[in-house]
Amino acid sequence: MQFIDQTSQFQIMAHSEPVRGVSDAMQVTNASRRPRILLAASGSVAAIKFGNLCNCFSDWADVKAVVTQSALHFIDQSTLPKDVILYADEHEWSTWSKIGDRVLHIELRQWADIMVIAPLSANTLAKIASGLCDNLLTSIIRAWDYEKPIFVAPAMNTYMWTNPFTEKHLMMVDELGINLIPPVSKRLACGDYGTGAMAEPSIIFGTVRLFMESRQIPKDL
Ligand code: PCO
Repeated sequence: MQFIDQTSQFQIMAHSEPVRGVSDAMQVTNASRRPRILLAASGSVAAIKFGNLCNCFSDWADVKAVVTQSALHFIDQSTLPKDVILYADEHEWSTWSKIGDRVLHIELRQWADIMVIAPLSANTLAKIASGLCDNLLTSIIRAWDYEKPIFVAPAMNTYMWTNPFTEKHLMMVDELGINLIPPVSKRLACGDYGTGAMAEPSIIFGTVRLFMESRQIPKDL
């Protein structure tokens, strides 16, 4: 599958197969309990929509949220569903003091059936592509079991989106099996017009739900 960037003419290889990353465990758990979705936000203005995104998912799935320090700047925590726990970098440190204590990024990667990063900023995209893990979100990604799917919805200024680094980094995360929900063209937060706006929360939810339900084993088989 290919996603075509509308402004720069270059083509971004999203992934060569329809969608990758399904474990046997996930197929079994799909049938017996609600999906466990780790929703993550990084530092883009589009994080203003994170509460909306969490609300879209939480009627259907068990949701835990992970945010970077920069994302916190844009998120109004009162818009999150009451039963969604929000984890930030401080929780990684506050939950550990001695050998034997829980390691949060490992607990979260084990808990989740699937991870969705929306918005994915240019900075966090670059970190993931390079294997950097200097915060809770990128540590989860670095420890991820790539049998389990990850979706990302990038959001950034159009000049950042069309910068050659973006294509390089998207190709690297594609090699990991990470699935792209491409950004759209519109008037951006800074007034520029172009590609870089995050896909709407309803589109992100619809894409992930359709994927999960297409993997479900029918009850009468
Ligand atoms: C612009 N940067 C951005 C980030 C991507 N933009 C978006 C949308 C929002 C409004 O609908 C901000 C969510 O435009 O995802 O605009 C300049 S640095």
